[in-house]
Amino acid sequence: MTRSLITRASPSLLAGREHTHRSQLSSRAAPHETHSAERASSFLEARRLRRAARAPTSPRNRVVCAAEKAGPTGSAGSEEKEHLHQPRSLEGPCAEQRCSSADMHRLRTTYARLRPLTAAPHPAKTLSQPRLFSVESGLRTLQPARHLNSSVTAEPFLNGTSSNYLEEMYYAWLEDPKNVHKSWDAFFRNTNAGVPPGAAYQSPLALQGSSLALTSVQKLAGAKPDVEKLVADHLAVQSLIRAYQVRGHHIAKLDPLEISCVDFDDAPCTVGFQNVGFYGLTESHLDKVFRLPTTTFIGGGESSLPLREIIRRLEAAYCQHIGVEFMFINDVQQCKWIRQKFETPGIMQFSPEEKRTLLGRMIRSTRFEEFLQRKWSSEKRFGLEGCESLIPALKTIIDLSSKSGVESVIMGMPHRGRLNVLANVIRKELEQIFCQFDSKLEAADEGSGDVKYHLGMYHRRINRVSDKYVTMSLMANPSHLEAVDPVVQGKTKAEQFYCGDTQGDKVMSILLHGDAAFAGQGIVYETFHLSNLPSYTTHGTIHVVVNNQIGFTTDPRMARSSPYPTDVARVVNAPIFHVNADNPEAVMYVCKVAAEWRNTFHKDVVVDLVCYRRNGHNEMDEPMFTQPLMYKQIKKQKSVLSKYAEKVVAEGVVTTQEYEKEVARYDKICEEAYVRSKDEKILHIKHWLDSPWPEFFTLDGQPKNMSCPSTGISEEQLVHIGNVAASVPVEDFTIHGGLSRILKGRANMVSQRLCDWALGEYMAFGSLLSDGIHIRLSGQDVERGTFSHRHHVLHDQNVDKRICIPINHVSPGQAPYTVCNSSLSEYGVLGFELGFAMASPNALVLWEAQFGDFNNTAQCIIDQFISSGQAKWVRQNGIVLLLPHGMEGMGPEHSSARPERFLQMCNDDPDVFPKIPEEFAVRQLYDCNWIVVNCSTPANYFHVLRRQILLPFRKPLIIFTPKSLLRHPEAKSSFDSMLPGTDFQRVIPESGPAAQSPDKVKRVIFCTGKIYYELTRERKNRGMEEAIAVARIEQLSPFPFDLVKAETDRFPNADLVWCQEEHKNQGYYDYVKPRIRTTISRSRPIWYVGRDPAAAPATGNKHTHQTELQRFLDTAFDLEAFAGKF
Ligand SMILES: Cc1ncc(C[n+]2csc(CCOP(=O)(O)OP(=O)(O)O)c2C)c(N)n1
Ligand SMILES: [Mg+2]
Repeated sequence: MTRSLITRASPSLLAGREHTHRSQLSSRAAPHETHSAERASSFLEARRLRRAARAPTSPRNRVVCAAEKAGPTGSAGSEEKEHLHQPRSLEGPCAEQRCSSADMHRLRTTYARLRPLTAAPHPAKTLSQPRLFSVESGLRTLQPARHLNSSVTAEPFLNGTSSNYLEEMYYAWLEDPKNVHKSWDAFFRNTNAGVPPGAAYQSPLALQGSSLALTSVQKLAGAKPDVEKLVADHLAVQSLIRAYQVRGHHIAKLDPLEISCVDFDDAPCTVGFQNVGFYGLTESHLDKVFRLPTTTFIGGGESSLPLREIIRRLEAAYCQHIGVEFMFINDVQQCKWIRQKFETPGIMQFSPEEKRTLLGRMIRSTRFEEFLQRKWSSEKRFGLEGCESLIPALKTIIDLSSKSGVESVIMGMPHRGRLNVLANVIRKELEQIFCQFDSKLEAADEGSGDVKYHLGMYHRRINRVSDKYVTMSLMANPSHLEAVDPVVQGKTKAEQFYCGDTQGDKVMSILLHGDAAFAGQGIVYETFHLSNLPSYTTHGTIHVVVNNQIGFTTDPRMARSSPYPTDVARVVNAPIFHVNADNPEAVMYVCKVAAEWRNTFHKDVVVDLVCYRRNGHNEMDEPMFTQPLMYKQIKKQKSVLSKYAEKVVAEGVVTTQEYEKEVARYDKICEEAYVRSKDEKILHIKHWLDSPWPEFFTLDGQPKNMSCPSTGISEEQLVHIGNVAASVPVEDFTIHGGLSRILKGRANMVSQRLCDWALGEYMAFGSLLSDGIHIRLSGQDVERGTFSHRHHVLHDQNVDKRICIPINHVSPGQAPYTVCNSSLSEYGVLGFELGFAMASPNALVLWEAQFGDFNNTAQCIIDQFISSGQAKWVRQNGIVLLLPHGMEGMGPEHSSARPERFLQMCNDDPDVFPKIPEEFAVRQLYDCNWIVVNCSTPANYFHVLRRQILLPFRKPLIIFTPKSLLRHPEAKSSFDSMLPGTDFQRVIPESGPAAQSPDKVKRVIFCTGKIYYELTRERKNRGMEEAIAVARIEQLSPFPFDLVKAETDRFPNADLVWCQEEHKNQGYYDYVKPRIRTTISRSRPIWYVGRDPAAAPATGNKHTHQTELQRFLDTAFDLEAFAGKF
């Protein structure tokens, strides 16, 4: 209630002109109230809290408080259940109305206080008698909730609907008597002082002249209206309005087939004319006028409406072809914004021009599929039939977003309708799409390729509606549904980052989903949970669900436990707009609102296109096997295009001839493209690139050279970066004492020209940042490092949340360093970083697993994107995976990053010794699908990180990183091995005493990683340094055939052993054995030394772990171990 209204409507005025002034006053107040709704609710809330503090704790008070507490965070559904058992109570409270039950309590208090005024000879009958109301299951008897004898009719101006005002005046007066007109002040003072009925109002002197009017109204007041009943009825209407807002979508006509079995837990329907009894309202109320609460916009310019009209408008807003799910959103302004978008009368109107555009888009969408069906009737294409309005939906979103400044849209989508989206949204040349259907088309030599409905695309063009350029990319994706979601987000984030778009105003993502996949795939949830994290947010994604009510052959009853496929979006408070996809205008409208929502709030939003699938899962599939009734219905279903065309023709927006002409025009476009497609002789996958890096490659997409400069850096740089790593570069910053010691240790190392693992990483990062290479390190607890070795983010011990990232202080013009602790999701976060790495070749993007084992929950990203992405989609990616690995007695789950799996997916041939040209090392990297390394020294780790950027192309890099080596006194590198001229060592050959007389060496043990230190310690203990050489294969893949050959040739009289700490069926053995054999042309056997085969990666028993280790070390140094076994 606004102050202006309060002061204007004094008791004297109301007493005289109650009915005439009421609506005028209200309508004047309404717009103002709209703007101050939030203030009003906080005003009420503040008062409630104050009053709660004052009030004695009666049992009823306690109940009220509990209900209030349950309100804002609980789901609307659960609130509702509770309230179903509380007849005539308020609807479940929403954020802005959660004071409702408290209001009721206050009203009672108000009346109790006013009771001295009341003659009240008998209780108000209508309220004290049980009432009947009907719910779906039949009649229920309700006990009246209120028994107050609160007839205040002895005061004539309390007549009829003015009781609302009384309540508001009273609250306002309690707050501060100055809030109300003097006349109200006098009235309430007298009331509280116990002045008898009829005498409480005393006109202040200034108003004496109007006493005549008062007298006349007092005479009229014989009707003695029941104020409490009026209040109760208003509250009932308010509850009803809220019920529509919360659950109107339950009865919206969303399903074009009208067979939907969305299950709302059998909750009785609480909306609709027939259910007003649920709120204690009856048929007789329908024509009574009610004042509208500030939480609705159905009034338009009116502040009161008859109940019948209220319901009609609510039904129009919430129960037609659009179902809006939003009342679970905690933010009051956001709820209000949505209500305004859907409730305002006449808001969903389109100009004839808009309708014509929509019809044109429907024609393209529909005729495209029909064309493909005509030409290639026996080809799988996962057509869009049944959801043709997807195309105008996406185009509307893009139009609106472009208008509001978006310049780049990154999209991810599954198979269904993909070709249509490529043709009609991204605008891929039709001949390029059609030629994909030609099975005789030869593939250019650029990888193994992918099926047409997985390929990506990138295109920049003018948007006709906004007249601005928009770049659109559709990301290539595997069959694995939803796997592309985090990848799209990562790429979007990167593009935002590189163009300084901190709010997502210029770059946005759109994700499309199938109904079954959206509900079923956990990655959807994991991706939603990235949506609001500072280092991962893309400032709002628009999700569009093609909800054809089936997943392959499975219908929703068997496919999910939630009523809608979209319920997962509720966890991030994303509004969900369900829409009947057979109504293209409704679709267009919700897409418009979705785009505006994203542009306004920069938060996720979901559009659920409820549709059907006209064919089977694909065009070859028979759906009647499993969904006979659904498909009988579908067969009867007229296409959405014909329905819409009929509608717009009937409206006179277009003529039948114009429509037919437009259809023929598009058909002709398709035919001509078809003819042109015949000229395509070679299929170039590079034409389907979703993320080109034009400046990085030559014009024809090749690396600019095939060499890699030295990855070493100057002594000066090493010292400088080392000092930064050992310092706190900001003033008055108190770090933890333990960290001071660590930094001191670093300073000591620098003075000794040494690096441990963390410092080696620092050197690599610091030098690349100085060269303008952005670095992003992401993963669980990466800022400190799981093993507390990294400490890239320092925390002030005295000031909350004050942090310092010293590496951002390496050099003035450096690139920024992003290090971010991630959510606890491997699949989501690795996918995200992979997407981030796609955006630019000039960034080092690293994802670190907490322990290497956990990479398997991201297996899909590893298998489908990282290992095979380039082969399928000709796009390179330089992501780095840091996978802590090592058998250290920590049990089966914290030991192995599963090197065997990564190695098994390497594409180098184990049986062919390659030609060794001059640039073999680089060329080999270029030819491989990814690089797998296990570094044993900090220097080698430093070099391999730098090489990742200095290479003229990009490949994924898998690094098995150490745990105990992080602090191992021997695992340190001298600055000498990091200076200019030094490089990554693919193999670290034996350089000790054994190297002095190689002919005398009896055994060469090849190994990788941490076991090297155990082997050399044991060798030393046994005094066998001359007899046994130990060589480290640091780069496992691509296999360093040349260097391994040099090492085997060096020791011609030695037997060859592969030693690993992993079990025989795991680790590297199966990968290295055939390659070493090929290297030596099978001239000598390769003996295995290591743990026996096992099912689990490691024992859970420390003692067994040690025994196993000792046993295989014994074998490694037993020169007779393999005697006679060949
Ligand atoms: C992760 C994953 N599991 C299973 C499949 C096999 N599959 C392909 S389509 C499909 C049904 C998808 O249904 P929905 O998400 O509703 O999309 P629609 O095909 O109905 O458009 C399934 C199970 C897959 N592609 N990906
Ligand atoms: Mg489906």
